[in-house]
Amino acid sequence: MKRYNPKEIEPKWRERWEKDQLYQISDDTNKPKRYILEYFPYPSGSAMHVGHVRNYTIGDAVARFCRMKGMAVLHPMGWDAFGLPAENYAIKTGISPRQAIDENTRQFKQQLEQMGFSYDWSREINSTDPAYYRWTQWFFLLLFKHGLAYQKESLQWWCPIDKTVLANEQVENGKCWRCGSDVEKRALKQWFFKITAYADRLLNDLNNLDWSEAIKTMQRNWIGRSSGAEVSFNVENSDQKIQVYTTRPDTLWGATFLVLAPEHPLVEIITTDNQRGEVNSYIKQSLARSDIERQETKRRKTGVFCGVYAINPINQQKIPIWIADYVLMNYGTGAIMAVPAHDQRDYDFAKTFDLPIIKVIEPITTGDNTTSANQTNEKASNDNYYEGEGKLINSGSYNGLDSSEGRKQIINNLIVANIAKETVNYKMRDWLISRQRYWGAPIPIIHCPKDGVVPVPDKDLPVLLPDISDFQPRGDGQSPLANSSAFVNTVCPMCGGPAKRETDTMDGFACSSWYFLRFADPHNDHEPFTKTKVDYWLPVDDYIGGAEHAVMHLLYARFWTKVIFDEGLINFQEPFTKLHNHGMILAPDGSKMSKSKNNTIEPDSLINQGYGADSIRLMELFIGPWNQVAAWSTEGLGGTYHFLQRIWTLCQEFLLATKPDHDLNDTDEAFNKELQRLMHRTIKLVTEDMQEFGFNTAIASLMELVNGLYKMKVTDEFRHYQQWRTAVEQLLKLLAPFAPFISEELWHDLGHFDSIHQTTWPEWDESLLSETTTTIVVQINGKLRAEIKMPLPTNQEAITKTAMTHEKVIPYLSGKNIVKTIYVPEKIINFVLNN
Ligand code: ANZ
Repeated sequence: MKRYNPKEIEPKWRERWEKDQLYQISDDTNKPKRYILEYFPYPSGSAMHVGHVRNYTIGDAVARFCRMKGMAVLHPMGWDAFGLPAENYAIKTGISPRQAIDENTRQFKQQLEQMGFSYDWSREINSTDPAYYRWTQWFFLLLFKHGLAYQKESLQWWCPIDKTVLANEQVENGKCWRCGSDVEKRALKQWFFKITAYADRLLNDLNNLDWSEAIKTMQRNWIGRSSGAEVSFNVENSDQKIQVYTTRPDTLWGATFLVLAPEHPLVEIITTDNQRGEVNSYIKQSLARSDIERQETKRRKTGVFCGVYAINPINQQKIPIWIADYVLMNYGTGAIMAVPAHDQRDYDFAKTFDLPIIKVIEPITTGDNTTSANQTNEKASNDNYYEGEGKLINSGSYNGLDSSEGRKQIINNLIVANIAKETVNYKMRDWLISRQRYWGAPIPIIHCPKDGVVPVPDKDLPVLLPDISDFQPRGDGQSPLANSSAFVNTVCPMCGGPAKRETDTMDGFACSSWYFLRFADPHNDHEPFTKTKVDYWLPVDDYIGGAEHAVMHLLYARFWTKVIFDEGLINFQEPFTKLHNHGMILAPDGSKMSKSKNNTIEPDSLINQGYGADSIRLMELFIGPWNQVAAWSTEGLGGTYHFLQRIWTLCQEFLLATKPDHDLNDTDEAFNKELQRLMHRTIKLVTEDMQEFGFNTAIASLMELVNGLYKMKVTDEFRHYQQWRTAVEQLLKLLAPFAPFISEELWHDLGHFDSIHQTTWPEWDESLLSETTTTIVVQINGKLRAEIKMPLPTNQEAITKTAMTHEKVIPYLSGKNIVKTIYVPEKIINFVLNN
């Protein structure tokens, strides 16, 4: 009997599929389309481990299933190859980033191919390819044209280890997201994308997306929309006014001081000479603190009085103006009215500096002493400050109003008096995209002493990233491109005079903000893509990846898509209809798998040990629900290998069985029925599971099927030859999305010349699923009195009739009335009799 040897069959089929271009997809198809995409990886130095492989295995199983279901499937792959991982790897190993990328992509690609993933490699893209980044630059210019790309001098997060600025999103708890070192602030001129202009659309359109609530909530919080008012306070004995941002104008009567952020421009202007020394030293201290630290609620509040008072516009009270770093300059107006009775931070501050606290909101307590619906018990029970809603007190003519009504009236009156306006604020900041690093797409801008900031004309794109040998970060706020005078010195496209190129490169997230569009038309060299092609394939139906991209990539890609839509280049506004976040694969001991811990398991070594890609693929999916974390298990891998071995043996035994002279088709109706029932039940279960990403349960059904087939084989010994053939072929088709190599090999062993991956998915016949008879329990007043066998399908009426005429039931019924019948479909009928 032919033996199962993955090392032999897997490379053979890989080559054959490639030669036959089995997974290439053309655009002009009449089939329904499905675009299945996994995040394109950055090919860093470390090879892919079984954790990464899970992502692609999920995508591939879905892609193969959809193809067999008759869909036109776009399933592409490419390389997100700009950015720090590749550059740091290059610096570490001493080779150029270009060379590093070439080597690493080769390795990654070979690993993906080895796993048998059905990518259309004719569409492969690489973000570092000038033919690709030319269009990334083109989109930069599109944003620039609309005022959505701009340059601004500002204090920026700076990572002293990576020697580059970081976007807000890339700072986690005051540390660099990549290297974990403490970040600092530096004043630098930087390029930004104005994502804030799209804040409301990014927020509102989340509602229509089929994404997990967890990710949507993270995006909502990130955008952080807050609506309130800007209220103007006059500074005593001065023409200056201070605008504060508040979400609680209803508490205006309780404002007992104002607070300015230390960076606020008015600090310098209004501080009295007496206080200046103290104020300046406080400012110096607080600038060294990160925003995170400044907002830390448990930290003891610090601050300093500036010597001046403001006038509360609602009651003309004089209140002191303080400077404190718990107020941030880059939110709202950088100034607040402090209401210590109703805000914890203000309360802590007032306590520290002994400032007055005036209650202006009283919690509403109902008769039974519970608090009103919109306040939490925790907040209500706090005697010191109360942040909930309630009734206004100590608020002049507004006393007695509900706080929401008070809010409306106070704000309206202030608006009429020209003292306030309603405003909306967002936590989200504009996206900082310039990087002082070498390995990125150059920003296509020229600085001319005469014409200022001039975009590179379309016809001059791409601005090529020059090959330079000294690409180490300079650490002085300029990118290594500044080392290359050949790159820097150019002529102004407007006046023709000498000018200098921008030397910053773009954040790698710019490249990944549109790559999913490029896959629809990857080789277009006169536009980023043809509209018809993108409109045909996009949006992405299934976007599959880990949860690590909750904010950055997914938000940026949504933003670019909307900008591109607004330009009329595409006809949809959201790029990813459905998002699937798979669970991580952990090391066998439950710890995170990582190169640094030296606990990674790579598919290559497992394949070398003889397991084969097929059993690894099965293991990736059988290990648990696809969206949950799971620890890798080599034992489990032995199990999936064993399962494939059983399928192999079953098929080989069948092939060795002799075809009987006559067909047993009609001679054994019961065997036929049972085999069909087993097959069709499994087809139904697996199909429904595949539609719901129920891979592990689908595989469990296949295992059950194989057990069932083995049992039936014992008595039948393949005598029902034709029926067995059908069953084995169906089994292989159901297996094909999970284990493409073995299913292809056995398919050909069965005498087929076409690829199993181009056949159609089996259908089930509902009428073959059910058992033919069922046993029904007949109860009288809940006590078992008889059992009856009924042919299926059946119904309550037929069962009642049979039950009531059953010899064991008749005596109980005589002279009694049935007052109620309880029926459990196809299982129990219970007659309840009067007394
Ligand atoms: C008075 C007040 C009374 C406030 C009260 C709250 C409760 P969100 O929801 O996050 O937008 N605030 C405004 N700008 C600030 C800044 N730059 N730094 C620190 N805090 C700032 O929060 C808005 C509230 O945060 C504003 O409403 C303001 O305090 C404070 F009972 O004004 B509130």
